[in-house]
Amino acid sequence: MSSDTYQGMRQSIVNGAPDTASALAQQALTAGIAPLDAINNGYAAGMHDVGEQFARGEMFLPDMMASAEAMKAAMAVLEPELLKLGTERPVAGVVVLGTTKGDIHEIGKTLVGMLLTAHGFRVHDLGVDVAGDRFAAKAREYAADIVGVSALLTTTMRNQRGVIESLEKAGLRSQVKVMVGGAPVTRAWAAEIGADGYAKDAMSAVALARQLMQQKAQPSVKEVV
Ligand code: B12
Repeated sequence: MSSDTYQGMRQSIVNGAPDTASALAQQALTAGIAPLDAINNGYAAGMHDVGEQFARGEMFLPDMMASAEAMKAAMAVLEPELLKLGTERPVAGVVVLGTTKGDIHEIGKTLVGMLLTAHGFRVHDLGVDVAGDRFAAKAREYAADIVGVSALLTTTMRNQRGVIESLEKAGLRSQVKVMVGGAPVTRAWAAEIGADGYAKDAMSAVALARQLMQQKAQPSVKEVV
């Protein structure tokens, strides 16, 4: 697909134009473009631009909300194609996923959930603004192998530590691996709060989840954070 099309996708996010975003996603599928390429080269790049413009004071909250709507419109078109990959496979592991308390950013977390599903994981997405105790209760209810916690704000990152504490309090920490992510999150932060892993994007989250499942199967393997 031409770089013009990716540029159009990117611009549809910056412009906050859901109709254009979804039309271009449809065109991409018709042209046989991998949904993940459309996301990475087009839409997510647009979100990155939006974040930069917001930080420079060139965009305001309503613009950022419109961009989020455009991103969701594109993802709605691409999701069924992405998920097709995940059918007819044995379950790779059970993941409870959510965005931490006080934080309503959902796009990255949803994308992680979609890719994990596409790669055979059974994902229970708890949504946004999820308290630590709820993560723990749902991890127990679904017998989760992995709990994934997203945070997009420097102020809500610390609640990732709270999720780990809730799992400890519930007596689940030894049975459940914890992975963390989100734009401000780093490998160093993951290590500091005692998470089992960090991934910078959705595809790396799949690789990490597979690695964590191996560690669960072979607890003697040294853990890599
Ligand atoms: C869209 C957006 C919004 C939308 C969210 C809509 C929605 N439904 O999700 C709205 C408009 C609601 C919003 C609100 C706010 N936002 Co905002 N937002 C963004 C923006 C532009 C894009 C986020 C996004 O969707 N990115 C695209 C996805 C694909 O990327 P991602 O989220 O990073 O996810 C990837 C990885 O991080 C990773 N990942 C994510 N989660 C997880 C989880 C796990 C387990 C793993 C392994 C990996 C992983 O994989 C994902 C896929 O590749 C960012 C800028 C940015 N560059 O991040 C600002 C940004 C995060 N927002 C910011 C701010 C300040 C706010 C507000 C406080 C603004 C305000 N004044 O009210 C509010 C806070 C609301 C709240 N309480 O949560 C700041 C945060 C600054 C900071 N350091 O804390 C940013 C960085 C903008 C900026 N440059 O200033 N926002």
